Amino acid sequence: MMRQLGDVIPLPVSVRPDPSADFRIAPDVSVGAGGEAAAVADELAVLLRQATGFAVPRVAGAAPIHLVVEEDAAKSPEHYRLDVTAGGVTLRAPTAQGLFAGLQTFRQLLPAETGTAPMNIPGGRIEDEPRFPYRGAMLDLARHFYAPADLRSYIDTIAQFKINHLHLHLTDDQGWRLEIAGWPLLTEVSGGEGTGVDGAGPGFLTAREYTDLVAYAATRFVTIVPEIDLPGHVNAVQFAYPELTADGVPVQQRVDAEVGYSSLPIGKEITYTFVEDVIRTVAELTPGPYLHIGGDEAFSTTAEDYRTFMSRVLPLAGKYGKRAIGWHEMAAVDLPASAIPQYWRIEPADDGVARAAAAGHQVIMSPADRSYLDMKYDESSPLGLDWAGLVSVERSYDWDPADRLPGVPEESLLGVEAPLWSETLRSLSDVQFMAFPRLPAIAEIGWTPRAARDWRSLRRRLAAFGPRWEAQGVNFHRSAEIDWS
Ligand code: TNX
Repeated sequence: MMRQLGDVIPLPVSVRPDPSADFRIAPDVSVGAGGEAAAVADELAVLLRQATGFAVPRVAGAAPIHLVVEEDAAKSPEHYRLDVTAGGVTLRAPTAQGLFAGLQTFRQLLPAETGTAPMNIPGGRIEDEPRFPYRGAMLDLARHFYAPADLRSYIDTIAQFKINHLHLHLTDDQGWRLEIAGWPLLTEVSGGEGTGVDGAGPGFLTAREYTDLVAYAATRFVTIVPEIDLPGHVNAVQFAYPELTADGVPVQQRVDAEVGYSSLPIGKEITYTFVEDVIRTVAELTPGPYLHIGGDEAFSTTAEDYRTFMSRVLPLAGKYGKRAIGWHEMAAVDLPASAIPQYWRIEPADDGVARAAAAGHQVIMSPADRSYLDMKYDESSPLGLDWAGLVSVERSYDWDPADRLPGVPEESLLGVEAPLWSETLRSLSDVQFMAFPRLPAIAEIGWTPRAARDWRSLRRRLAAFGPRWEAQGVNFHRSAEIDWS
């Protein structure tokens, strides 16, 4: 069955079908683009080759399928316009990033099955841009490590839904997953065998692997957001370096799923030497604007110590050229102007986030009962936790970030993020099972205008993804909420 223009996730802002103007992909089809548009055009040509089996050359001049960058500072960099007529397809955007967003729309208009002839693209015009600039996914590498190939695969899949940030939770009580020059035991000891939950593991990213991953993500217009969780969630640090405990006595290695029992010693100077080395190193390896410093569940740090620590550490992000993101607990302290609290709580509570928003801080919304991809779908889910409740696909969609917290309106939101913690996960296939189809629902919340969102429409559009994910080898949960096609 031919796709309808607009059968796309996330749903575009404006869709004007013109059924008299379908474009038929002929064997001599080519893709035309030059300059900044060339890389995205090359990718489009590859997708068309796979779908059609035709040669689909990419040419510099005019062609039936044409991509153009038209600079326009007034538009979102992710804006694009897709025109499909009987004579051809034109994709325009103010940046290559916008073209890439348009490419994700275009590829969903191709049939899921490859080599399906004749192949028509539905006629009409789509004009589109995001509601929020930040649409994120988070993956926990500390409780279970995922190798670069798995991470690249996940990036490929999430980018199809216009997710544009991947937050990597690189450190926790169990493991430390990024090589830090000068502190080799972090990864030699706490990235070694048995450092995942219940002894899974080993693994860490070398600085080179991390840099390569960041560069790969950039080709998908995904910004990597590295997280170093401080001052709690640090047992792996203290197991590797006993001088970073309060009394200098070595701690036991721990790979259970408890939280809140570890803390860096707030009164020891070596803590700040360590933290500054780590922040400087991570900042130097990361071209993106953000550095996540954790700050959550520091139950073994007193409120006063937490303030002392954060007041000293938060400015270090700025010192090395980054904006600090932290879990919303950090809003209890006076934040540097550019700092971004990430809200994860189930119930609205006075955590200082509304105060921070009133003071002009941007906020990322990740409420656990809606956006946590590690929550079970229902009682029968073989993977996942349930402390924030069961999160069906509908529940992950049927909420709005601007309604979540009094005092944190639309204008205060940088965007939304769907975190995936790994305590119960052991493979990329497990990650995919938890993320799909809920991550596309969150992606739509972050992109599509609120008034245009509709669960019945999303259900229908998700159903069409079954064959696509099968063709791509992507695991997903065949939730009974969706009539899979
Ligand atoms: C809470 S919410 C955590 C993580 C756990 C997760 C499991 C938050 C910022 N921290 O340490 O992995 O729950 O769902």
